[in-house]
Amino acid sequence: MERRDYGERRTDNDTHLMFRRAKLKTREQKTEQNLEYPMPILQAGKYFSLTPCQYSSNMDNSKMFLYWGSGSGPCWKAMISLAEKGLWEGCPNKMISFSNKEHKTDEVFTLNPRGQVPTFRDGDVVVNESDAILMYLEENYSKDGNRLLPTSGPERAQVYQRMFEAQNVQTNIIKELVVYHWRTKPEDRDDKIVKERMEKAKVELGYWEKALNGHAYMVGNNFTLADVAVYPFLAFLMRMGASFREFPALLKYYEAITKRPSVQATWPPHWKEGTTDPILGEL
Ligand SMILES: N[C@@H](CCC(=O)N[C@@H](CS)C(=O)NCC(=O)O)C(=O)O
Repeated sequence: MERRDYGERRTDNDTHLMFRRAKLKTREQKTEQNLEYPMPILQAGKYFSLTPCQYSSNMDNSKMFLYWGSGSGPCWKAMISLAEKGLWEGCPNKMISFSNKEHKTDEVFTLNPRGQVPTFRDGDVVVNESDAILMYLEENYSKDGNRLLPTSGPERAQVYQRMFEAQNVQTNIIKELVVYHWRTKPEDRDDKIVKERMEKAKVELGYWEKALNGHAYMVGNNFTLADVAVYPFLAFLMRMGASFREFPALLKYYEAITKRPSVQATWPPHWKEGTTDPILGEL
């Protein structure tokens, strides 16, 4: 038995079959959906739930609605940004169950034809790509003290650089190793491939170790969108058994950012329930 990270226990073979079935079902559903805009107004409030957060704000989040999944890096990015801005507390939201395919329902498809999370709405504005959500919130909900983009051009360029570069952690480590592990039956896993990918993963982590360059944050001396974008993926690696033992600056960074109230307030609920297979124990 292995612990699949979006919730329940399954055998490796179950996991493999589940992905195949889900893929087929999604393909069928997609052809059945009417995916065109304009979208009907979602009944926010119907799925209203509160997640505790110690931030308070006078900015209005009552017209917002976030669909999210526990442990999803892209969702966590949006949630951290909302929390940093004091917008997470009281934000109408719904945690969907990946196992029950709740992101592949009309409720989500209506706002996001891809049937993915995060799916975010603010009044009539629908923004679903996590980086677009971060930019949207920055442009519309920034005031002194909660800005996550520097005002100076060169520093801002650095934040953009790291923010979009963070996707490499997902592509080069999570997809190559974790998704490979989940989707490949144990008897079909190739040790040589895993070894090669582990080496590539170390190269990727090496970039981030170097990027810190003695600083407490990814860019300069302040917490920015660069940190919002990369931290959830680093935390996911740790969740999957990484220790960053060869990357001391990254480990220190991870430990410090983990303590941030915005991170604690949005910590993936199911991660509090226990550990999972240390797929990335070598990192
Ligand atoms: N590029 C998107 C990726 C979103 C994404 O892949 N979400 C995953 C959860 S981490 C999802 O909904 N997967 C279900 C699916 O693709 O069917 C973003 O950054 O927001």
